[in-house]
Amino acid sequence: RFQNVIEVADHPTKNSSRGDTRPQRATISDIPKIRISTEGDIEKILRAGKPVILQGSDLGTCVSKWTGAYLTENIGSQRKVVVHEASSSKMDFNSKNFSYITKDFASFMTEVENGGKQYLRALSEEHPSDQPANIETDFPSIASDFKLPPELSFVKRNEFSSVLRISGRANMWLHYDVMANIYCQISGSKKLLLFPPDDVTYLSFAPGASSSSIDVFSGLETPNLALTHPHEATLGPGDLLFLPPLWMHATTPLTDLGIAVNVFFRNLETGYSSGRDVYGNRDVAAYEKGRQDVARIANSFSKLPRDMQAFYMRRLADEVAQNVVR
Ligand code: AKG
Repeated sequence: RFQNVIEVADHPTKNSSRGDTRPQRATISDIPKIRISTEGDIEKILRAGKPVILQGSDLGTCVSKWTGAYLTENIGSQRKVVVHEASSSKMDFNSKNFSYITKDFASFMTEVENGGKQYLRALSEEHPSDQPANIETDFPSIASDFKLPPELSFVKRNEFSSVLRISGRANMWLHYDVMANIYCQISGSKKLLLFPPDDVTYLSFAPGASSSSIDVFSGLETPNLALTHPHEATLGPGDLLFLPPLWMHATTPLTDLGIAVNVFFRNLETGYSSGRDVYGNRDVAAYEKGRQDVARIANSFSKLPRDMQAFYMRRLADEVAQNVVR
């Protein structure tokens, strides 16, 4: 996989008139839309590890029932929620150009329905700082309206969290999750751009960070973005997106109100971090340990001249890359 990245960078595919062989702009692929009917179909999709939009599956009565008014009445107009309130429609986790504000559900919903730049990512009601969200216990009065279709029983069996998401006119920043994700759009419409794991080198993720500040919706022409492989999805009510682990993604709303539930699930036998993980995006244990090892290595070279350090770091980086199991 790492080899692929090097090949893309060293052997670019497109030509320009000035003889510069690098692509000018990334080419966007559409994410395939398919109908599934059996557990076997979904197993094949999960094994392939590529994003897919699943259509025609039964998500329960939520698709017809969930309006702003219905949710306000059933969740409770006074129920307190912590929402992202943004000053710009482009939220950026690194610069924190938004605030976490506690408000009652009715005010939140009214603001969203009037074009507000708000975003609710529900957290566990009981233990928000150390347990993942679960729609059944966090929102019992509406949870039975939503169900994963029976053909997704693998997802249900391996569920990590189920998160109610209500968005206004605010983009979700580019990030990746470590858990696999079935994103179920229930009301409204949303565009997503997804990038395969091999593109990580070009998307400006700081070491150890799972969020990037790059605004991928403003164009894919910068020299680094031009080397990426974006995949686009437009989701409407009833659409389910399989978002594979480590696929970097950003979203932008196409309607004032968007309602979704996403189910994160485990699809690795082993390797997840054993520490606290509320959001399903804590890096795998081997990476966390690897970063400590890298810090130790860097330290052991620190007394050498800079050019020597650079030479040996490059040699070590090449050796690390050669160890990827194919
Ligand atoms: C996720 O499910 O990981 C997302 O990023 C969802 C973003 C959104 O609801 O717009």
